[in-house]
Amino acid sequence: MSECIFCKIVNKEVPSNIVYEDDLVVAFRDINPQAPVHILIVPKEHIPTLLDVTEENKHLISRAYMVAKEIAKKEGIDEKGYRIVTNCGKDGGQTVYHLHFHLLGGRFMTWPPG
Ligand code: DGP
Repeated sequence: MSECIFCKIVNKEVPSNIVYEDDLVVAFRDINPQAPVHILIVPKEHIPTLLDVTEENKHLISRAYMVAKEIAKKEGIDEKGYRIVTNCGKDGGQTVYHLHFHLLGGRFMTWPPG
């Protein structure tokens, strides 16, 4: 996916502030943070949306959530709490079509989202 910005970040063709990487996922700071801690956890494999998750790649979701938990501890937001968000499609507010999980914390968050 040569035009995908997150593929370019995963492949280090575009710079980003990477906070974690393993064989399956990369995590980096969001360019436009919506909270004191705003990190994106992204599977290395190009999966456009949640709708494209299959039996073959569903393990990437649990990896992303486990990584989010460890990053939350490292960033010191585990005790007060945090939010993980995945926007799916136009009405969900998705703007980058490479599956990602927003890890947000460091402030109180209201509900419901706007
Ligand atoms: P979403 O709207 O859920 O698709 O979120 C996309 C997020 O990606 C948004 O919060 C901004 C972030 N983003 C977009 N382009 C870049 C980039 O080039 N670098 C970084 N670090 N974040 C980006």
